[in-house]
Amino acid sequence: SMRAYYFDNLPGDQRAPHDYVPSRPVDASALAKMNVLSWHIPVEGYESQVDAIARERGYKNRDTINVSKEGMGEVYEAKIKGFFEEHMHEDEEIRYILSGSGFFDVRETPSDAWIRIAVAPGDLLVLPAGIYHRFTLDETDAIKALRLFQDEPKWVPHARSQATDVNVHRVGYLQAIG
Ligand code: KMT
Ligand code: NI
Repeated sequence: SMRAYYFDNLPGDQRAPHDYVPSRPVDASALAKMNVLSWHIPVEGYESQVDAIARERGYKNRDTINVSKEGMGEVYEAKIKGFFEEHMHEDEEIRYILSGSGFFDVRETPSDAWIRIAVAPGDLLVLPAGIYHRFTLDETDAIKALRLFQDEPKWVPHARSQATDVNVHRVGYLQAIG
């Protein structure tokens, strides 16, 4: 399963690992309690297994995103900055990594600590609606991923604020994790 650990909160490049020394690992069961789901499906021949999960979970649409200077052109810097601003969505954020690597940071509750999840090819990660999170490339500077969604693609990031703290999807998330 994918490696997860507490983010060290030290200033510096967001693309650096930011792993404590010694590392403070977070295991899959802790992520599961936060309703963060993950699978590993080898990229070679991934289609049938990803299709099966998509069918079970009602992910009817998908597209591919290429986060790299070459893949994004003029909007690259703005996108990178936006991905790393703490936010939530009113829908799940579902990503299957095709190539490259990066970090999803998710807020633990109630500590409000950042947990960093390192994703690599074959990782399928589902962040629940309402969880506060952000994304960054790592030092390899490129990732390609499938983005799956239940209905129409909707990418609205809601920056964390007093309003999102009482958003019905946020409150629903907190209730769901108890
Ligand atoms: C997002 O919404 O943060 C992204 O799509 C990041 C790139 S996908 C690994
Ligand atoms: Ni997001």
